[in-house]
Amino acid sequence: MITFFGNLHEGHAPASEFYRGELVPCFEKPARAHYVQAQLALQGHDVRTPAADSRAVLARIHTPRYLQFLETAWQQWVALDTANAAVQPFPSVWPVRGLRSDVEPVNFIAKLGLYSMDNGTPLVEGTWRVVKQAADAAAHAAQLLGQGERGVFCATRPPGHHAGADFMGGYCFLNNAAVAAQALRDGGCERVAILDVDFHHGNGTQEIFYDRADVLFVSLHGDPLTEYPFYLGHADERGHGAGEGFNLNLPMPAGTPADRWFAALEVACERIVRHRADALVVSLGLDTFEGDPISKFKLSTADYSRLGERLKRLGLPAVFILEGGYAAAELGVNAVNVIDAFE
Ligand code: SP5
Ligand code: ZN
Repeated sequence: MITFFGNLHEGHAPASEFYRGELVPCFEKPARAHYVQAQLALQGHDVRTPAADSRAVLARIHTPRYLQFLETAWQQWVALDTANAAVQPFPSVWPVRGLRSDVEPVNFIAKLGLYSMDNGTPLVEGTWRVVKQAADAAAHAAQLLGQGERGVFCATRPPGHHAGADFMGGYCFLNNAAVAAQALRDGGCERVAILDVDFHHGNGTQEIFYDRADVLFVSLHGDPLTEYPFYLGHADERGHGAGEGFNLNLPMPAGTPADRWFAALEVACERIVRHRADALVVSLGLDTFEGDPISKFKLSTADYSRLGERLKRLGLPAVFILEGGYAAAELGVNAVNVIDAFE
């Protein structure tokens, strides 16, 4: 399979993230991509560097002010104080209910809060370059499907599915799955389906397509009552306006075993078939793995082959986008099992 690997991703390697009020080493680290790339090479896949420019598609997915902020955030931070070059900025204040999010403050930390859903998404000097290249990979993958490829895998990081039109969160900055779906639409696909199998609900992707009928969003994830992102991902979120009926959430409790997860996957596949999609985008999070350090489903390495086989039976060309998955050493085998079985 043609796969994209970002050669810049080392530039996004934050030292630490908040966990229970303390700074701990980041779970979303460069080693994740290295393990995937090593396994892709071992299995003889065609690993390429993305060469498309996603800027036009990004402008259809994200707001101008958010893109402008993200691109310049590090410069703004260091302009405040050159000593900031060695400091990770974190938001500490957010425009919750009753506060205004329409006016962009001048204060940098207030801007960071405006454009963040959590304080768990550290931003460093190289972040923009890296997230832009991941979005470029998603756009390039969509182009290749337009040229007849049956499957393309973006082995990119950081992930994207928590990023909304106007905010970052959950280690995500630009929504790569949304970029792929929009690029497929712009390239002539009438209907696109996004299947999100990351352990965490893809709140950003859901939000971006919530009022649209052309892009179906289906997600299998940990119940938001107990799992991140907590504030979206319930079964009663079915879409809005023209998009009503084009959003399907299948939340499951922590500890869900593989058989129950695959039963939910059947429901997801049936809905995707009913959509009569021209192409599929898979938000391929591998944090459903039984050995994942931050998630609570119980899939085994062999189950990822089973997932790839099931997706192959949909008979649709597919863009796979790497999302979460933090058991770094196992990430390569699990990801490549999906795409090998799909092929
Ligand atoms: C893309 C993706 O998978 N994002 C996940 C974001 C999760 N953010 C919350 C992380 C909480 C870490 N909890 C550590 C538990 C260790 N026992
Ligand atoms: Zn996740």
